[in-house]
Amino acid sequence: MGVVNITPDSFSDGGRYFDAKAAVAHARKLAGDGADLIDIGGESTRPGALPVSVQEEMDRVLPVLEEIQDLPVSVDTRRPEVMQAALAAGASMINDIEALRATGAIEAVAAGKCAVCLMHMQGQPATMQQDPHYDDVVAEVKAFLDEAVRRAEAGGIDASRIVVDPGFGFGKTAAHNLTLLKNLGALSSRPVLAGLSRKSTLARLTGRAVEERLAGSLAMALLALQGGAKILRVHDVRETRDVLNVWEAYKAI
Ligand code: HH2
Repeated sequence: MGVVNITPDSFSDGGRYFDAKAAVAHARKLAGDGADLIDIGGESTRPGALPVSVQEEMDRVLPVLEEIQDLPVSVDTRRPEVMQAALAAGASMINDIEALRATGAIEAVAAGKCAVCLMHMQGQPATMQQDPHYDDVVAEVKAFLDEAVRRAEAGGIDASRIVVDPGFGFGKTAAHNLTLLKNLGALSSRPVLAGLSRKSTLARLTGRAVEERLAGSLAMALLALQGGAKILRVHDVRETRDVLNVWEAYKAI
């Protein structure tokens, strides 16, 4: 899954693809680099980010989606209105960092045929990195994901449409993220999506600035594959594809 942030303020590529033409060109480049899915988002959810209005989010996302309807596209949103519009415009997946907790979100997804990603987050982006706490991070994230899957299924979304995500960096310290990464296989019976690309845990582990976290991101990608992740959400598709090719050849022996 290749990331295209149509935002002025995303933590790693903020402003670079804010213009619709630049976002479309980047999406096509990532597809050419080997992404099976393009994840487009119109709201930054980096720690400390402030929400944007529904209208602003639609104005950012929909023109880009219209231009890349020939590609499998995931729309990163927590707003039911944006989900509905995205599905009407042909989105293949809804990626929701709030796991369909907004009123009307389950109904919006249930009405379509798309896949959906249910992600764990503790707190809200504006404050989530202020002293996150868990008694047992693996058990608590697992319980949250199990409940999110149960709610989605009860709302009419077939299990075969659902993937889950522990939400690396969303209300978690570096130690929480590494513990989850080590226990990825224990989190859910649904396929797991992992988003570790360029995240600040890598700053803690390597001391590198965001534009220098490629090697760390590739190490994380391999660890996630070893843990059983089925989808990797990444900014650097070409390089991650190489990791995947190495991993698959290794596994096939
Ligand atoms: N991470 C980000 C955004 N959306 N969705 C899922 N399912 N999993 C993730 O780990 C995840 C996500 C944050 O990264 P990015 O989109 O690059 O930055 P920003 O939120 O600042 O736009």
